[in-house]
Amino acid sequence: MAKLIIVSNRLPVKLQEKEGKLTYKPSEGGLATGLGSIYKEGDNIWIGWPGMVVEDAEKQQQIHEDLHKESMHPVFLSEAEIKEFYEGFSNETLWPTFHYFSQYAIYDQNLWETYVEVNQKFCDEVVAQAGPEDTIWVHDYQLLLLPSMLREKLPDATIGFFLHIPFPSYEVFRLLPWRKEILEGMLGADLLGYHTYDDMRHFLSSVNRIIGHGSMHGWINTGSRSLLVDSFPMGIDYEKYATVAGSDEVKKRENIYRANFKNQKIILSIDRLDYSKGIPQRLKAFEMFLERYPEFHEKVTLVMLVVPSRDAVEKYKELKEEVDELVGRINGKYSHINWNPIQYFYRSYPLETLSAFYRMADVALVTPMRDGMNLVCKEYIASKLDQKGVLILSEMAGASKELSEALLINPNDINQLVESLHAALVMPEEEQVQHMRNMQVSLRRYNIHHWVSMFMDRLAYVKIKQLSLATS
Ligand code: GDG
Repeated sequence: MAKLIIVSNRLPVKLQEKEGKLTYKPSEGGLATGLGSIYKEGDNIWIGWPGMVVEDAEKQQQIHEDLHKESMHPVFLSEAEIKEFYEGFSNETLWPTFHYFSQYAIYDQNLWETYVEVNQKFCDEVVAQAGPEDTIWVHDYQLLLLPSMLREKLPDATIGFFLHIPFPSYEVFRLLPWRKEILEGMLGADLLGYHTYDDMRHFLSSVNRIIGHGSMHGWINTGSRSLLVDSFPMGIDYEKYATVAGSDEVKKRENIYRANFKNQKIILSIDRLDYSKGIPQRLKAFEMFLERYPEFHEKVTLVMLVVPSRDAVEKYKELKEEVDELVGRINGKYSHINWNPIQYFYRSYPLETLSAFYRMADVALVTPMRDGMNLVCKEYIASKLDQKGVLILSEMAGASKELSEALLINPNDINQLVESLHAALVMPEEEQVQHMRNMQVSLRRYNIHHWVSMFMDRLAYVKIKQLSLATS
């Protein structure tokens, strides 16, 4: 029977070892929940790194067997591969370039070579598992070369690829020394998916300028085959977020937290610690807001959750220091004995806590400099069961294309950010409800299940169309 093989850098579980015992915790990311229901169906499987370096062959075998029962196949990576492929080329070359931070990008041939080798390692594992009728769905920037590597070994395979981060404009992408190899790697897919039309347009333009293939309505003809490029804005598991937000446990937590913010409005921000998320810009805007609107002193608190991320990478360490310093400076300047303008949490929380924060927030402040989509803003909307609350959202997030009823801002325009904060805090309730309701209708409909089926249907369509193109 034909099966679906999902391939991503990380498996949807976190492997840990405590006192010699292996534990497998399901991860909570959007992808894991979205694809969680389908990778366990029939013979479908998920291939990826289990999140821990394991050198011991016996232990590897044990993990293989444990994961096999859960429809997963591990690709083991060494310490050096994690450093060079994941922290290095993926997160210090591709991530900054694709988020328009090319001044942060390092160009190192050694890292590139490890990136190629690790993509090949993933390829070998997929080929070992794949049958001729199977569909392979590859995810994200860590595996850009995999589609072509797979195509070489499995010429007739059905291969989809989805990029979760932005695709930069040609002028930025061309800075990469390996730009041609990267595009050629991607072009092995039958369907290439992006979050937005603009990402797709940038990709097509790079393919045209760097490789010389033109396109028509998203179709590219490489000379030997045709493939389609299209946009699929990713949704969330709307029902899950709405249900959790309505649970007794979350309401109880909200009441406990709220007791600490009597007569105050709450502004919420949640992100991984990442320079693409615009955290310092947001803090500076909040500081300016406090300066410009002193009547809000003691009446508003910024609750800022920052989830530790990639802390082995230098730029992330520097950012952590900058954020710590800014929070300290602003709180030092404005705090009163019973009020801290910023409540800053540097850790991750269980979903129920996150949900209580979403419920509690009068304003969600989502200000990335660049973001492929941004799921936090969608989760905020789904959690607002009373439909009160205002979303301030950066135009640079893919989500802004769908959420035009949010207060859209340019994160570099500090003045606009300050005024949007003020507008959000004084917005009449009827207006809040009206916008929130419209955004909820759309997110409920275009949820994660819709996203998965749109992608899979389009991939099946591409295969049929290729046959008719080949015979015409
Ligand atoms: C990449 C792209 C694109 C956060 N803190 C906690 C926690 N989270 C969860 C959120 C949300 C997810 O992490 C973050 O997703 P985002 O989309 O906001 O951002 P990235 O991690 O950068 O994701 C992005 C996405 O891929 C999907 O394609 O939207 O543009 O950069 O789901 O809820 N979850 C828990 N505790 C926390 O403390 N449980």
